[in-house]
Amino acid sequence: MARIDTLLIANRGEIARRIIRTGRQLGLTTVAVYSDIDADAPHVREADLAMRLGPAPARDSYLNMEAVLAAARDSGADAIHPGYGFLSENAAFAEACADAGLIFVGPAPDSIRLMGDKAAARQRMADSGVPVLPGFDQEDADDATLKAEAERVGLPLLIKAVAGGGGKGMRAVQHAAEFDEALAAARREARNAFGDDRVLLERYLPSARHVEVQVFADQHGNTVHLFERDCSVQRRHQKIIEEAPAPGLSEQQRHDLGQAAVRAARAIDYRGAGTVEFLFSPEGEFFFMEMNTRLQVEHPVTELITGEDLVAWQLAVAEGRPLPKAQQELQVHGAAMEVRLYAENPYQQFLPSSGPLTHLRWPSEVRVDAGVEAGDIVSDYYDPMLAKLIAHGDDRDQARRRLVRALDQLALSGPHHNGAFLRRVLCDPAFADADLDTRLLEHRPHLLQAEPEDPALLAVAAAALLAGTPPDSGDDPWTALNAWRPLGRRRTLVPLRVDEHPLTVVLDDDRASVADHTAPWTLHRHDDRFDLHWGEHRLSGHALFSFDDRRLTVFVHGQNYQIETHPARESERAGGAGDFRAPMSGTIVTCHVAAGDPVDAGAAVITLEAMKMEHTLRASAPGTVRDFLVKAGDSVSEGTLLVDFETEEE
Ligand code: MV4
Repeated sequence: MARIDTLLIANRGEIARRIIRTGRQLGLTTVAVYSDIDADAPHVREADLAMRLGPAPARDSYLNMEAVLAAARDSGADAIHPGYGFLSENAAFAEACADAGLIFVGPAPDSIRLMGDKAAARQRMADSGVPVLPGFDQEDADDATLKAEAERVGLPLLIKAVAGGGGKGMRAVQHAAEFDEALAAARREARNAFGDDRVLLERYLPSARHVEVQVFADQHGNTVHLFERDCSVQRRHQKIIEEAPAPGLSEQQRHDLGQAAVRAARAIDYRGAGTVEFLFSPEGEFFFMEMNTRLQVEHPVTELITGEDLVAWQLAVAEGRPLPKAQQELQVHGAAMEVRLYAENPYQQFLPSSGPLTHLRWPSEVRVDAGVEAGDIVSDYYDPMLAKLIAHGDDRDQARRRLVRALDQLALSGPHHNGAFLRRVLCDPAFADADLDTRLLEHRPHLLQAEPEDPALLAVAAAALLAGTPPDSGDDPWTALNAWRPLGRRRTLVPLRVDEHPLTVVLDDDRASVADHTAPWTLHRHDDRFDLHWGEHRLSGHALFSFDDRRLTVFVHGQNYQIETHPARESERAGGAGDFRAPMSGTIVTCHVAAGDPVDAGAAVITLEAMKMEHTLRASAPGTVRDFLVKAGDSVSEGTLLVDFETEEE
């Protein structure tokens, strides 16, 4: 039996930290690897040793097999855990590990290769009695053969890339006339993505759930399943919410699904952790879709319902030990649900968002598997997933409601993120009713629409929070508010800027006005939490004061809002020469002049790089750079003041 003393984790982010956690619990020496921009990343801080791989691009670092193998050799590792993504499903890498005398924590290279070939996988499953949809999976078939077979398969059908997965190179055909064009498109996409344009055909099941089964096998002939997960809620083939067990299955269906998955694993003599994905029809039929030969992102929901540590299971199998439990010793306890928090911009088609995490506090009452901590910089080199929030409950609805609360507690500013979107989906009536379908978001496009809070309500909350700050808190700038007491009542004018909206709140002891709307207000505070009532409106959340830059960040329902408490006058701001603020999160590249220098209108003053683009800020009027508030190399968040600039006296 092999022994693992030193484990190298060939990954980054939350999964590297997850594996390090179990490695340390088991008393192993853990070795992190990192690219240049990850030199101070959390996974590096937490491992016993850390080895540099190379420059930031993944192909030069986390995908660089030679560099990973050299790091393993130099650190004395006896095993490599690949995590997910990167080299985790690379058969050549698994082979190279074996050749170097290292244990690859994963299945045999042949299993990876077989399941990577979707046609071969489908054939093997069909031959082994695992249900598959009607289809045609003869490899290397030419266009004419495919077209003839398409009639036999029947419409609607899907054309899928043999080398595919994750929806790339996949095309639906609803009408026979569309077939030729769809085939050409699928082949083209597959050739570009995988360098392989072979395709297979399959009857299209348009309305179905994605239900997958966690399987495990050891080297002693034991194969078990750890029940199923429903991962139907996806956006562009990116999973967003996962849960276990899959809701609404009968005991018979759950049993049959588990048996089919175990059969699939046995059919390929599988070893280690794997996931068998099925399409689950509204009639309760299920069909093999693909098998993932790695630990998955969503494994924590299975851990929470079974009480097992799947990384520990993987390491047991890798050492040649038997599976920790037999099938009859495994049970489902309650329900678990996970949401994936991504650094992406819901206001801009969910494009990845990067930059420093200026403020971050994770919710405390759910499991958080995070890749980042406060102060870290989210780069655009890697997957934009920031963290997974995972809740357990006695039943599905309890887990769901705990996640909603967790998103309410989330305080994250810096990059844009999808927290509010996740909360909307969790609260959607169809989702709450477990009416699941892979097209849930297509059917409910309003969920993708950002629904920012009313700026007037946010402004009243901000004004009330400021007014509620005790006046005896030293040099508290809030006491500088413009206050006077006509007729013995305290009336305060609070000029604010809520994101892009300049607003003035007129606040007195019991009424608040914004523009022409006046209503009574009450505010309850508890630590940083607040609950505001303004007429029939209500806003609950928490607030973070930043005294130095006179900003208030309000976190509401997974979304954050920046409120400037002493905003510059609009006349100064609009194109004002004095407004050198970062237009987006990025890194300072160059300061073009020295502090104290006079500059002409149009002169370049400072350049920052964001999303791989450079942005130069120029003086719009002649003036003097009194000081730079940042230097080259600094990371800055959107809206940060960069330059102290004085416009020339007229
Ligand atoms: C399907 C299907 C319907 N019928 N196959 C999506 C990615 C790849 N894993 C296979 N996929 C699908 N295969 C047949 N015969 C629908 C999908 C599919 C899907 C599956 C799971 C979760 C989300 C999805 C979104 C679109 C399409």
